[in-house]
Amino acid sequence: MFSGLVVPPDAPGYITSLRATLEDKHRGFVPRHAVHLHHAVWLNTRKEDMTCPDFPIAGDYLDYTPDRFFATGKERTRVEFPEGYGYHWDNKPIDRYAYLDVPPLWAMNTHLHWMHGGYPKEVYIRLHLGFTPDADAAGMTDVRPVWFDVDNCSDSEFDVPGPKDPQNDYERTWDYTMPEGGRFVTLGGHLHDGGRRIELFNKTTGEMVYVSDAVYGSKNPANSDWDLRKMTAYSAAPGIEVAAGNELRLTAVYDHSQNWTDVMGIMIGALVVDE
Ligand SMILES: [Cu+2]
Repeated sequence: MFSGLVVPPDAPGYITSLRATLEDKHRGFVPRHAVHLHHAVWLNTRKEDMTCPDFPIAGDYLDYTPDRFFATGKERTRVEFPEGYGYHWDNKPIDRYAYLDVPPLWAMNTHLHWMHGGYPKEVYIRLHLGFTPDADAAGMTDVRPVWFDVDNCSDSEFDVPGPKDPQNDYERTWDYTMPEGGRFVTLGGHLHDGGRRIELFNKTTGEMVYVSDAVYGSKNPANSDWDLRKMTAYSAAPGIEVAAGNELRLTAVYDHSQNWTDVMGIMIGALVVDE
């Protein structure tokens, strides 16, 4: 586990895409089987997290939870916002620290596993951003990250107790009432090996918002040693609507034929908030 600070773009603008890669100290690509990226999450200290505003993650530095705006893992989730949309980054100092005249930072929390001997012990995570500076961003629309997590406001990890009947999936749910309405222009899931899918269901309207499926190397995941390759993701305008007050249910579905430890069930959406 590692937590640290990240230097963000030094100008205000819109982040239009995000992905992460692992590299060695010579900037060489580190393959996904050499070092297992369990997860990595990036937090913006300038903005407040929507679904867990009060988690004391930043100690005395902030009196709110910094905005969890991107996460990735072994499945290398990437986010590409539809044309004209982006996550706005404002590099002005945080109000209560304005007197220090220091630009705000991002934080990153990551968890890596070294898989085999002989691979680099020094590994870097590179965050690749698509970025449109404010000067070139006329007409762009800001999005609000929404972090759905079956173990929210905690360490996001849980265990699937097994083994049980392989026909019997293990489900873990979490309900959240939307404080604001709008439309999701991106949605994507994060599961670990053993995960089958993660569903976001609107209990108020009875409609499925989005299902992010786990993709394995083989049609039968058990034949590919449960080696998670990717998660399906949504990216489109005008997006998928939700209204303020809608109760959403997140369900992470895991295989139940064996024991899975320290897994996660997360979906991140980018909401264009209603005016
Ligand atoms: Cu994870």
